[in-house]
Amino acid sequence: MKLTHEQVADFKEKGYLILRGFADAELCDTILDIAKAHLKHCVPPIETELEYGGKSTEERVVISDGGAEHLEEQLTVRRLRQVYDRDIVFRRWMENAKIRPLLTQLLGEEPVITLAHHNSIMTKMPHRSTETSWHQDFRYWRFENDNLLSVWLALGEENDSNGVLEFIPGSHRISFAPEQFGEKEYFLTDHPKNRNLAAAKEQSELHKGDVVLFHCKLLHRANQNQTDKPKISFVYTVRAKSNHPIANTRSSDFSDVVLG
Ligand SMILES: O=C(O)CCC(=O)C(=O)O
Repeated sequence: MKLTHEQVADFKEKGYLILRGFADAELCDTILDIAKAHLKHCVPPIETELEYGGKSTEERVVISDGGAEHLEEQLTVRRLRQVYDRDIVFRRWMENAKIRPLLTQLLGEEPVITLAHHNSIMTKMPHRSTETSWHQDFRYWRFENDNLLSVWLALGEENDSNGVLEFIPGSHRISFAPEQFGEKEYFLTDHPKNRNLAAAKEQSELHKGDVVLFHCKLLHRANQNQTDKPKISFVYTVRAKSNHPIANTRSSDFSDVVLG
């Protein structure tokens, strides 16, 4: 399987690409069953809503695995971290051969999975989840360049009501001034320079098995989940083989998986 010229051009232009029905339903259900068991028992390392929303920029850069969740009275898991090492089913999805040529086309070279960052089951729990503000994932990542993308797998329906991802198309190609970002490096939607951009946001409903590939500098956000059902997704990140993490940063703290 290969991407068409139009798909590659679309990714370069907009910064994201949706592959409809890429993963089969059976695989999604298996991933979901395992994820639910880990969520039910809060199997570490996890990140809670409080940690996700409350962290300062500095804490986000150096955050260590696990621990803090035991301090929280009301524990709402935001993500299961380090999923590559949790289960063979997760590992197989991340290493699946069908997606490799597509990632190679978009990165322009062999993909390498970086386990330091997105390597997670992401959740939006009913009622207790919080909104995710506009941000670029790359803000806390430390690599030689920005040739990285994330692979998001919808394990069920994702829509406006339960917090589907929204993107600002083309934002990965813009050089922003520091003042366009606020506390914790979230994009300021009420800044005069940002308003039109934020208004151009795009959102597409996702269905079980859909995959979204998105560039690490693409601005994205998500609503709270206003439904009664958890929204659970899988996300991991790949870098171009020649794009190494900067030594002695969190990005170099974890191993890589060379896909070959
Ligand atoms: O809230 C979400 O589901 C989006 C998560 C996200 O954008 C992130 O963790 O980088």
